[in-house]
Amino acid sequence: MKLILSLSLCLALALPVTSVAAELPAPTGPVVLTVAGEIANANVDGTAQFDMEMLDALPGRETVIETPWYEGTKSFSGPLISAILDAVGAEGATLRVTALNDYSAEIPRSDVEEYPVILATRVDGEKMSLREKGPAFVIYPFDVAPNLYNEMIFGRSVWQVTALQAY
Ligand SMILES: Nc1nc2c(c(=O)[nH]1)N[C@H]1C(S)=C(S)[C@@H](COP(=O)(O)O)O[C@H]1N2
Ligand SMILES: [Mo]
Repeated sequence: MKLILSLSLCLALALPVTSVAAELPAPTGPVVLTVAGEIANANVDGTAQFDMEMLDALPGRETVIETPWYEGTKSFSGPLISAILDAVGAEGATLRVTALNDYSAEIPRSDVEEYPVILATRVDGEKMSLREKGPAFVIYPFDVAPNLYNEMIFGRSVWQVTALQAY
């Protein structure tokens, strides 16, 4: 009985999650992030667009770390990039991350599968304005993987992120 109960509970919980992932709802607020390229779940004109509420609803993480970009230790939080890729049904082994200032970097998908890399939308709990490197900042988990604290990874740590492309 207990098993059946927990099984049906699992189903009840799992099914809506699956259908959300397979069918991305359209954003209702200002668009923060656009994902393009090889994606299965588009919601606006062949791209997957996210407002802040949609990003906040994804599995995320907080990491409290020192970085080259801020004085002292800061808390960074936001969705896991792997969760964003899952939500859009991304394929391909590479991710191009593009910022407002036209800077872009290539991130191997293996990075976000191996490590809990986030697209931080909050620093010390506050949304980031554009002048504070917002609206989103790729943050590697220097807390769980101090080996990532190097120039190659700094180059992939894109701030003012507005777009991802999967290919
Ligand atoms: N939006 C944006 N993010 C960026 C960059 C940039 O020019 N624009 N430079 C990258 C590179 S190459 C590195 S090494 C670090 C540099 O950070 P710093 O300029 O604070 O030293 O940020 C990365 N993230
Ligand atoms: Mo760099």
